[in-house]
Amino acid sequence: MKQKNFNPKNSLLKEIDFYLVTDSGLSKKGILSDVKGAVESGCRIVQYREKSKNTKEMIYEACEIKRICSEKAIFLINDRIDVALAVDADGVHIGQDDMPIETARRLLGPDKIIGLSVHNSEEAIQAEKNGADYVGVGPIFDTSTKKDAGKGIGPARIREVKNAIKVPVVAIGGINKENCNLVVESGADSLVSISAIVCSDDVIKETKIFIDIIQKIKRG
Ligand code: TZP
Ligand code: MG
Repeated sequence: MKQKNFNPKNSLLKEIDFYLVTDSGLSKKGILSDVKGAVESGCRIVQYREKSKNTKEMIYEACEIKRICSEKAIFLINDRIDVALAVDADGVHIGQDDMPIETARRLLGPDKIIGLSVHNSEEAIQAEKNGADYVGVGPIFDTSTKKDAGKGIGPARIREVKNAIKVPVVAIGGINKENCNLVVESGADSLVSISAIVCSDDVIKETKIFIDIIQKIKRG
């Protein structure tokens, strides 16, 4: 059987710096424009996260995003395994209360990327054991973007999670240009910043600024 490690996109996960998550409620110019701008600026992973559209609309939008990402960026879908299967996305990002990771893996197969949200090192160890390709840890800081995210857990938690597992760690929640240095210095392989990007007037410029800051800290 083909192993998921043979998928070149998996090794790419380690190299990724900035990770875009879409938000149609917050976006100023629309999510397709956000994805285009971010990918143009060098963002190499995009997650389609949509909580208010119907399945038909989601499949249409997912196809458009997949086309924009093409070979330039990994394309994941939040929660909706059915939509990921329908459009043959590169994978999914799921939460602790979503479909169990083993079930998602059975449906998606060994080649697809599965990311799981975790809040501490115990959940991260379990996620890795169950076959997660990366974990998302957060919310690092307080955020109003996800209403039920809870209080920020602080950047020190990133290091705890990083030390506990081998798969890449993506940090999320309340991250902006001013505090992202703390996140990268705490060991995050990649970070998400939703509002700082999609609420800005210039997604292309803001994404470039984030990528520059992250690369400078990571690569010295
Ligand atoms: N999951 C944990 S916090 C969060 C999600 C989707 C929202 C992050 O948004 P922002 O605007 O970067 O704080
Ligand atoms: Mg979820």
